[in-house]
Amino acid sequence: MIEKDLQYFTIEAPTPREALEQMRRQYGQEARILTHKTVRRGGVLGMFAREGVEITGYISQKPRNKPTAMSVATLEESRQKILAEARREQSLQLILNEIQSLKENLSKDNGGKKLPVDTPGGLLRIESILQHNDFSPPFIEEILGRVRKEFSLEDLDNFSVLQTQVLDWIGDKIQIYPALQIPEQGAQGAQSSKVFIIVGPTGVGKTTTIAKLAAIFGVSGSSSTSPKVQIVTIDNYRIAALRQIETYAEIMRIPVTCVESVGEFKKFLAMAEGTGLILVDTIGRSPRDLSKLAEMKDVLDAAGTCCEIHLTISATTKASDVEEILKTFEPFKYRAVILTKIDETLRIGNIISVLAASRKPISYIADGQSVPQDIEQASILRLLMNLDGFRISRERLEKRFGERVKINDTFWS
Ligand SMILES: Nc1nc2c(ncn2[C@@H]2O[C@H](COP(=O)(O)OP(=O)(O)OP(=O)(O)O)[C@@H](O)[C@H]2O)c(=O)[nH]1
Ligand SMILES: [Mg+2]
Repeated sequence: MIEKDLQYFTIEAPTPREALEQMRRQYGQEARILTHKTVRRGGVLGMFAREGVEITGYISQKPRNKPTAMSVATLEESRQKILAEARREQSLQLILNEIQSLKENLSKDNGGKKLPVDTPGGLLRIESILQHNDFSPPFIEEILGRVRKEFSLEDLDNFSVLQTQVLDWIGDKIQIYPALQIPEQGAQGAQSSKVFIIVGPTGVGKTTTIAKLAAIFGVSGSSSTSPKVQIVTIDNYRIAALRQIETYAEIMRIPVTCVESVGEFKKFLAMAEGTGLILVDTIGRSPRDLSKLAEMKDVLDAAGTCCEIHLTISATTKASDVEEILKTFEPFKYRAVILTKIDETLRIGNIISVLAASRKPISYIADGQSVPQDIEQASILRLLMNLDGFRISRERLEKRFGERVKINDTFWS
């Protein structure tokens, strides 16, 4: 449609191209072509005329291609959208990077062992609590294997149920040795004797434990005039060690005897026939000092089959050392393990793992230096209560595994 009040023009040129160039030169970018036709130009009397082009047109008043206010807004909107999208993708990438690095850290914490990408959170949490308590890798693997087998994915979401079950499984693996029994008096008033021997590495608390047991069994309400408990030490090579046990014995008014050889020990046992309980303290031996251990075994063998040997291990000993100690003392045919210094560590998974693997029961637990308070009969409850990181319901564990037996409760009452 032709617009009104416009400026119109007509241009003639030899070629369409030249006509167009002339139009742009004269009227600029706003010039619009309306018609164009071929015309004959020049010549004389109709002769020598040449073909040319004529174009007509007008100058538009609308600025050409100038963006409208609307299009500027739309442009800005699109720009913002593109930027927002870019930012969103950037954040997603950051999150993905973060997840990747978390996965790598978890796998490093797991001793470099790659966890399956889809390992459920509950399982990871249990694994980390067991590691924190120093349970051995095979023990942890066994527990996790059982969880995988017996728990559905939905059940794994219930951490309270999961940890309760795991605690029960740990408890089931702990073996407890029955408490020490003093032989009953015979019909004619004669008493048979029990020889209770403690062996173990140096400094684990053998003498202290002997003193604690002597106090409990020797002082608690015997009306008999004959001594119910006697202490024997074959640790008389060291003056200090002898003084240590003599001091305890004196306070408790319990006789203490030193023996140095197989012969002396045999003689003592023959004389002590009928005493209720004979507690034997031994020299602390390094598990590597094999010849000295053999020497001590010769002396202890003199006690024959009436003796019961218990091996003392400190709860602070690392798993590989516990394994070595258990093996080295094997020739003594110890019946159970006395666990000392449990007050010095919060991590007893190492001890539980190794004892479970070697099927050794625990008889007593010592948790301090005070004589006689800091000792109790071993119980699954006491060991489970010592684990760190589990939410423990004492009441439930008591129902499941029985109560803690504080021997000193009876002693002090
Ligand atoms: N914290 C803590 N310390 C203990 C415990 N039992 C013993 N001790 C301490 O450990 C140290 C060594 O105790 P002893 O009873 O002499 O150890 P031992 O095994 O007889 O030592 P040797 O005869 O030298 O082999 C002493 O300082 C005791 O007080 C315990 O259950 N907890
Ligand atoms: Mg000692």
